[in-house]
Amino acid sequence: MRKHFFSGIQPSGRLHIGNYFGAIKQWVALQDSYEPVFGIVDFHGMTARYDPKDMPVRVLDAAASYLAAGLDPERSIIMLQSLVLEHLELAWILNCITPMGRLSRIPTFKDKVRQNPDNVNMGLFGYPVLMAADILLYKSEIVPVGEDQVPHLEFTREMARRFNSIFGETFQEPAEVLSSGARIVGTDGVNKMSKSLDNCIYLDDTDEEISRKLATAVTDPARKRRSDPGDPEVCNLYAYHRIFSTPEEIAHCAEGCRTAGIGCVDCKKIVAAHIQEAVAPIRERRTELMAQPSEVRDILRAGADRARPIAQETMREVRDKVGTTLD
Ligand code: AQP
Repeated sequence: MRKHFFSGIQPSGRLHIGNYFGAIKQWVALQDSYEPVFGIVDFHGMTARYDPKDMPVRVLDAAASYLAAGLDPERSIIMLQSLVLEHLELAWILNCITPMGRLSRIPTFKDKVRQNPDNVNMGLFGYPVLMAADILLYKSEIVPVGEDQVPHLEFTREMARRFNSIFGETFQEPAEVLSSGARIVGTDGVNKMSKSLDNCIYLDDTDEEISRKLATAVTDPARKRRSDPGDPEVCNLYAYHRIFSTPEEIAHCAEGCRTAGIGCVDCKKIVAAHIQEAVAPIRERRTELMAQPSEVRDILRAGADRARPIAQETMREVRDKVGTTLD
């Protein structure tokens, strides 16, 4: 029997190439060796302000993007988190053994507080606890994620150890699996590409939108004119080359940048062509899927029905360990 692991994306906006190259592409590759559970983590998505009318559309959008990117509901469990309430039950139990001081030191929490000082809520503070519950519920031994999630994985391992030491051996410690696209910087050249920041190349962007976004993307700030030599190591576009371009193109652009033999415009065209090639089939398939919303939603329901018994089995063991059983 294939083992399970859990990974997910919050439905906080349209999915972008950071989500794809940081997480989903690896998920696609792992579908034969595991029976993974891929969640659309709407409970996590509630930690930022949102319009309830938008949530079903965002969930549909994320599910269509999952499927269009190559997740296969035959080999994987594709589900909506809020349909499996055991996620909340385990999160509560973990909450009760989580030191507040430890949570407050998690860097992603500090970043979110900086970005949204007027909405620092308990859900946001406890986000890593719910994420630990998501992962431990399916006894995950690996979790393929982007680099930003590494502190959350460290925290999850600590929670597994803490639970085991208090209540007895139950959970193994999951390891993160990172890809070469584990940290894709946004088109602002500074921040991680993020749905909540206006710095994304989305999986449904057209070729023209991709070219336009890259045309205005930040490069080496010291390279003001075409004739100025640049430093590829400080150029965000070069970071994109490292992920998307061939070794020959990477060498050509690095050398051309240092000697001013190639300008940023030509350099951007090479990256744009690669991103367009990766995004076009996903965009086209996603458009087809968005036209069949009930089929896509049925996949999420069926996925939750498959995930629930796995979660319930873990919770039977957990309830027994923590003493929430009548006999
Ligand atoms: N820029 C990125 N580079 C590499 N990986 C990334 N991931 C997200 N952004 C990048 C990975 O995608 C998975 C799902 O992330 P998420 O959407 O649930 O949460 P997030 O990391 O907070 O993504 P966003 O876009 O930044 O969402 P908002 O703006 O709503 O907070 C994770 O594996 C993540 O590492």
